[in-house]
Amino acid sequence: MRAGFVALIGRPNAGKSTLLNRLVGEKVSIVSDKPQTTRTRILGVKTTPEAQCVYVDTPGIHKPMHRMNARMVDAATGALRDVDVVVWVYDASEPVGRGVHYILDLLAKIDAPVILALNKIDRLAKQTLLPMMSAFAARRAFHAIVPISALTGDGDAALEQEIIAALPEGEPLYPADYLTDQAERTYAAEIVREKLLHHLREELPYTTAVLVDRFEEPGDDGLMRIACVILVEAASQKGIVLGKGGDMIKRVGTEARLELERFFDTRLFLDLHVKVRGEWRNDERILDEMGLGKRGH
Ligand SMILES: Nc1nc2c(ncn2[C@@H]2O[C@H](COP(=O)(O)OP(=O)(O)OP(=O)(O)O)[C@@H](O)[C@H]2O)c(=O)[nH]1
Ligand SMILES: [Mg+2]
Repeated sequence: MRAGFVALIGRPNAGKSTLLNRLVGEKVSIVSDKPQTTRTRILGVKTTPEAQCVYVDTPGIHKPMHRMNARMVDAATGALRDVDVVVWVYDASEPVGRGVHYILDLLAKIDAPVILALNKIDRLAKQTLLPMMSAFAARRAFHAIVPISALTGDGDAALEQEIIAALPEGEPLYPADYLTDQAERTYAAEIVREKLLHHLREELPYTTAVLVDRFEEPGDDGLMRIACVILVEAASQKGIVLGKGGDMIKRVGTEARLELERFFDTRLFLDLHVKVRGEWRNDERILDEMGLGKRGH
């Protein structure tokens, strides 16, 4: 038996959360086409007869402009400590940017085996892959370089085999049916945020957060009750999130409710409120409440 922690790291939007969900086989982490979707470390555990992989999804590594972002990047770089395997998820469909050097420098400091997952190959001309693989191989010694598409599942079995081969021998750390460390109420807030991100553009994805006010298991009427507060930074943003005649927040609420009803397998009453909190991204107390972890942790 092999077992251990596997960190998924990389730039924002590279496909880390999509890959986590695929490797685990369940939706654990929310996904969006906007960068900086994941804000905290999220565990997803996959147990097979031969191995237990404890995957750690992380926020994308970027230049932080707010305290929230500094905490996000800390969560990502902190995940590199004390893990058994690192998977660097790289968007192979994007032109090579400065972020590559930064991540290579980070990886130079760690001892754990590093696997490079060249993601989004469904968007790539096949002949570009080999030169890209040799260019990366020239930069550092990778345990393996595996082309994948987290979206279609192409190459994911090969990646999983490489991950398991790189894990140390050991007994499972979690029960075989353990899936994630994410609390149900946090998951509910994340699903609401995912639906918001889907509809918002420009700066709105970055200036919104979702906090759970109330989370009640189904009572005698069989109805689960969840109340969330959507934080924005300005009154004008509140108007956008509400939409004309409230149609935007209604749509977000319906989409989130339907998904959460499936997930919790119950009928659900979902109450969403929008509140303006200027500069919440620099408010340590709110960041604590969001479970974003303190600097250096
Ligand atoms: N075409 C294609 N799109 C992908 C693939 N993997 C992920 N995506 C898309 O890329 C976008 C970002 O995916 P995420 O999984 O949220 O990326 P992430 O690395 O977790 O991003 P952050 O949480 O912001 O750091 C989404 O629109 C995904 O559907 C892939 O293999 N092919
Ligand atoms: Mg993510």
